[in-house]
Amino acid sequence: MDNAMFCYQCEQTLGGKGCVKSGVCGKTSTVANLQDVLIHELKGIGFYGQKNLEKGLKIRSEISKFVVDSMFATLTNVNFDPSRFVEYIKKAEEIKEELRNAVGEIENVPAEANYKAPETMKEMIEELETVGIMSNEKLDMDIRSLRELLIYGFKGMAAYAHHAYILGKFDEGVNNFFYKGLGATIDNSLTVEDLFNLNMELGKTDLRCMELLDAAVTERFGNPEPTEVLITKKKGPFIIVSGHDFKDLKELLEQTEDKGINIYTHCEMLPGNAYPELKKYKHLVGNYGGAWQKQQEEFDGIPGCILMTTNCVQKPRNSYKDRLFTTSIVGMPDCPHIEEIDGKKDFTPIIEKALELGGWQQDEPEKRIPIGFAHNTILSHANEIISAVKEGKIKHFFLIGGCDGARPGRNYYTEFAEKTPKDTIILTLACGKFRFNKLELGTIAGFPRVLDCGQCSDSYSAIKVAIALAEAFDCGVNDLPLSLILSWYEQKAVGILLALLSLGIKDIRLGPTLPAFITPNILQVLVEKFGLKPISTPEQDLEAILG
Ligand code: SF4
Ligand code: SF3
Repeated sequence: MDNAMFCYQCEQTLGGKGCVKSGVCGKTSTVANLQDVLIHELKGIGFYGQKNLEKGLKIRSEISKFVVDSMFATLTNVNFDPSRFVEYIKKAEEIKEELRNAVGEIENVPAEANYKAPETMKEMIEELETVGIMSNEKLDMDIRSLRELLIYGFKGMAAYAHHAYILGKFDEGVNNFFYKGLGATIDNSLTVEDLFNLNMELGKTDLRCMELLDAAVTERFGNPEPTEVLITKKKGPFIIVSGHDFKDLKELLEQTEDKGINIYTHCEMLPGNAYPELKKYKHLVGNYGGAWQKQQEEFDGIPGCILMTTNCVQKPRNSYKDRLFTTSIVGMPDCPHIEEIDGKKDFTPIIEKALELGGWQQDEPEKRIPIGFAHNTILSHANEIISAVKEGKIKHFFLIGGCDGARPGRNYYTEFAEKTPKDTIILTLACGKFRFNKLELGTIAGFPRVLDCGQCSDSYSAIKVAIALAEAFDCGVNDLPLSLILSWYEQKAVGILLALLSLGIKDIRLGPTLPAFITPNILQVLVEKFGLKPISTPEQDLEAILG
């Protein structure tokens, strides 16, 4: 169906302005418009949820889980299946009704809170002018910008809250902030300053959420250990696991034990190879491929299966569409989906398919890369690092992290890493690291020069390391010989950026381009308050940083 749409939530948005017919990511206008309706419903849920909280009423955990999950489903490259969004919208209507009834008669209800979604998908996708991002033409541009910044920060935080939920952890403070913040996006009394402060509050809450997730993951799977991961192919049937969900990886490892199937991680699942409770499975053999945007090429005609547990999924080519399985929040029309039933997932269909496909015919010559440098590992060597800094062996730290993406200009990160002097350390995390994690950048003071902290949520690890270093040197984080060079693509990076800014971290360089949803005025505030800058060239930026 070919309706109009508007989406500018990610870095690859059309022309740096907005996708208007279909998404550069492959999102159809149908899905984009359904996502707008869902987000609009969630704003109403936020409003009524907050009113419940103000009255001292408790909100059922299932409702908060729904808010988190459905919000996450709208993040870039997660769910492309229209029918799943219709289900979410219907459920959102019921929840809003429940919260409205619970709170009783109240005054000053914004019209948006009482929005009622149409019944059918056909009608829902015609709601662009009522609920779309640009539907209120009279809205002040800076207010819209800050509201959208908040919404995208929420999408990013929802991803982490979802992962923590799956591992049995949630935090009421985090959950409750969803209601407050979502409700605030339809509150016309809020000023630019109020909304700015709410964005900073989101940053702090996202940090709390990443901390919660870190605790959930390390309690379940242990602390990541320095590990040399195989990055070449091994002979035999295989399943590649992508996304961020280690619980899915663990369940699949259990169900494939002794079945003659090799399991590879892909993209953001790479750090899985470093967790004791995952690496103990001998058939978790290594990592396949690079970052998400290479998947259509790297999965083309592949003689094995792929399990997508979260973002980033791309529309598959016909050559592997029958062997790409989705689970959890991920959806792709025409691809098999594995549902959780009574708390368990049955991976039999993907296992059988992998065996039928037969896998690779021979081993490739082995190559390995080092991973497993999350906060526990780095901080257990804090004394060696501090001595190396004091002795002048380590002169500077760079945090080069964030998302990878398809647009040109991202070679900057490869070149930057290559050009960093040999007496510097690079901390990295998320999928942007695939731009340089296979380069031979050497070692320093007994450490690899590239210390891979893990997934994007392991920004928490990098922050913990930075704070510990600042304490050891008795200075502020901004006074450390540390520079942050970030790449963004989707909305988790938005949440992480807000987390860093909420800590007062200055002089972050951001690329490859700046978000389309940030207006010049808001950018000016970020520049003045935090010294946020766009990346330029590796040479110029290194010169500016190191002098
Ligand atoms: Fe466009 Fe990005 Fe939105 Fe996809 S998520 S429609 S690429 S702005
Ligand atoms: Fe990557 Fe999609 Fe952002 Fe978790 S997997 S960081 S882009």
